[in-house]
Amino acid sequence: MAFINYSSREIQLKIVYYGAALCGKTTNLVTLHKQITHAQKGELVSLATDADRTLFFDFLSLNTRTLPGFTTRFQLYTVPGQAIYNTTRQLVLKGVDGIVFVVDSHWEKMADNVESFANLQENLIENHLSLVQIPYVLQYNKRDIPNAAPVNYLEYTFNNRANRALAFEGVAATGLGVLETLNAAARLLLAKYSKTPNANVTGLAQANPTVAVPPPVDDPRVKAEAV
Ligand SMILES: Nc1nc2c(ncn2[C@@H]2O[C@H](COP(=O)(O)OP(=O)(O)OP(=O)(O)O)[C@@H](O)[C@H]2O)c(=O)[nH]1
Ligand SMILES: [Mg+2]
Repeated sequence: MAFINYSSREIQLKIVYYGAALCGKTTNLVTLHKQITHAQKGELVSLATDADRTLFFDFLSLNTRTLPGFTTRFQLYTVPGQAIYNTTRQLVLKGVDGIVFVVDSHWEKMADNVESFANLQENLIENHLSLVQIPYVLQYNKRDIPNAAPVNYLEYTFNNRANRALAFEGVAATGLGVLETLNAAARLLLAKYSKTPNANVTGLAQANPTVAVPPPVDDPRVKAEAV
C-alpha cells in the first residue's frame, strides 16, 4: 500500500522482486545499484546471506522526482527464492505495491519457475492481495545462457492470459533489460496511483509516469540534473 507522508512530501512505493531460487533477483538489485546515479539511491542492504543465497531479503531505496512537489521513493525488495523460506516471502510481500517476477530462462528451471509463480499467487492471497490488483511485470532473465528456453515458450507459460503483463528479456548479470524492467513496474504504479481518486496528492494527476526511474549514471541528462 503506497505510503504518503505529507510533511516530508514523500510517496513510498514498494516493489518486490519475486522468483525461483537463483533466478537472478539479487543480481537485478546489485546491477541497479551500480547503474543508478549516486544522488538517487540509498545503500544496497542485503540482510543475511549464505554463500550469496538470500536468507531474508535485499533492499534498495531509489528517490525520483516524478510527481511535482513530491519525492517518490521506490523501495525495492527481493525475496529468498529457496523453498524453505516461505514465511519470509510472505512477510516481504506485506504492503507490496508492485511486483517484478523474474523467470530463469534455463530449461531445467521451468518447474521451479512455475512453482514460484504459483507460490507468489498463494502468498498474495495470504496477504489478501492478488495479481489482479497488484501491478506486475515479468523479466525473462539469463537470456545469455546457451540453453535458454525460447521467449514464446516463456510467454505461453507465464503470460498466457487476456490481460497480458509487460515482459522484458534480461541479462541481469550485465544489466540488459534491468532498468527497463524496473521502469515498467514504476510506470504501472504511478499510473495506478495517479488514477486513484482519493489519493489526494497535489499534482498526482499531472504525474508523468514516463520518467519514473532515471537513466543510468553515464547518461548526460542525469549528470545535468544531479546536484
Ligand atoms: N548467465 C547469467 N547468470 C546470471 C544472470 N543473472 C544472475 N545470474 C547468476 O545467477 C546466480 C544467482 O543469482 P542471484 O541474483 O543470487 O539469484 P537470486 O534469485 O537472488 O537467488 P536466491 O537469493 O537464492 O533466491 C548468480 O551466480 C548470478 O551471477 C544472468 O542474466 N545470466
Ligand atoms: Mg537473492
